[in-house]
Amino acid sequence: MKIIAARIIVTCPGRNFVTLKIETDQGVHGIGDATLNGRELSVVSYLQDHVAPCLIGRDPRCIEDIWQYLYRGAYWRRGPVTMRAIAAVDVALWDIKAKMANMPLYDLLGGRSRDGVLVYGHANGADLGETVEAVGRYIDMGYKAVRAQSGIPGIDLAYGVGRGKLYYEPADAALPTETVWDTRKYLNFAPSLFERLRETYGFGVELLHDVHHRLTPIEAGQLGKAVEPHRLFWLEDVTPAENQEAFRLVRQHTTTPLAVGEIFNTIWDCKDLIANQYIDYIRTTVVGAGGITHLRRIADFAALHQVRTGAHGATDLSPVTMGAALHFDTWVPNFGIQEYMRHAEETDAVFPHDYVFGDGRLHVGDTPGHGVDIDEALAAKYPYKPAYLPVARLEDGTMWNW
Ligand code: GCO
Ligand code: MG
Repeated sequence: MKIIAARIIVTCPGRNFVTLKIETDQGVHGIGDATLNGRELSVVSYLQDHVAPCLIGRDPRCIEDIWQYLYRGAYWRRGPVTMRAIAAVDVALWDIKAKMANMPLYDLLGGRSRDGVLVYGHANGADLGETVEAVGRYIDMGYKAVRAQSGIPGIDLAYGVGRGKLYYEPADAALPTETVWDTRKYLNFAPSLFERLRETYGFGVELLHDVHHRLTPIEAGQLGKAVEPHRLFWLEDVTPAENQEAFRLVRQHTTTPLAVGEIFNTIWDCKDLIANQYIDYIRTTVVGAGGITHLRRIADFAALHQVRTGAHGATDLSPVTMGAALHFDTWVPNFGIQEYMRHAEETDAVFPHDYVFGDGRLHVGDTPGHGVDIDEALAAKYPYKPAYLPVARLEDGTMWNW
């Protein structure tokens, strides 16, 4: 069996997506997501100019060997561009293998470990009252877990506050939007949101919150301690994690569960966080960290330390990643939760898929492969449109972490 073509498809049905389609001499094809929000074309070039030529003629069944060939063979290891390109190849190859085996991917991985995949939705509002109402709407839709983000008094354009009610899309402009951040105003406000949510909805729903890398470790410790009575499912990305040791300080000060990892590329980014049990949930997902092959290594390592998965699932991860992640989540023994931001209708139309939402969970179908395809004719109707994530500065102009 041989790979005869590897094509890269760029489309913007509501937002930009990069998809790799691998074709074989046996008529079976597979697809993988390679989207890197705000830096999409760098992965297109990496795949088109440097990876696709090396794939032609290879046996697509040798997933592990191709992974090692692309990782070791590049000489330059790791990084978001390299690892997303490898992920796209890897997911396309798992898709092909599962189709050849006539099995849904979760079956090939080891079979079903649960009936459905617990997901959390994104509730946000311009102020506390609107956010409380938004959480109520998610509960009414059947969600068992909801992430709550609110506008902060005195801060314009707070992280996580969308323009529409159901959709939140941060990559919003042809050049980065400038936002202003103030930690004091945030810390004075954030605990009151969760106090109000518990007063209103009780303790029967899981609540989550994303700090989006804005705090220092000691500030993160203060926030974690302040929200302890409200029993959050997790606090996410409380502080940047390039220095994994930074989480030791956070951990010493709070029992609020911690989640991190959406920007990690390999097991090396989370090795100390996991081995020292500084975190409770690892948020790395298939497209972020070299596909199913590498994510499985991270999850197995995490399981040894009672760290569970909580995969990133924002709208910049295409339905292809969502499909692959859901098969992974259906199998992985140490599953925690899956993020689920709904894609726009145009996106769903370009990527026909068989997963469905019901009862607070996402359910994969039994289509052989990962269950997601691309309608290339429709994709061609949505040309690439440059879009950047915002940046953040402190009030005096100093650059901060968005
Ligand atoms: C999340 C994230 C996202 C990111 C986005 C960047 O928890 O869902 O923080 O919303 O900001 O994926 O591309
Ligand atoms: Mg996040």
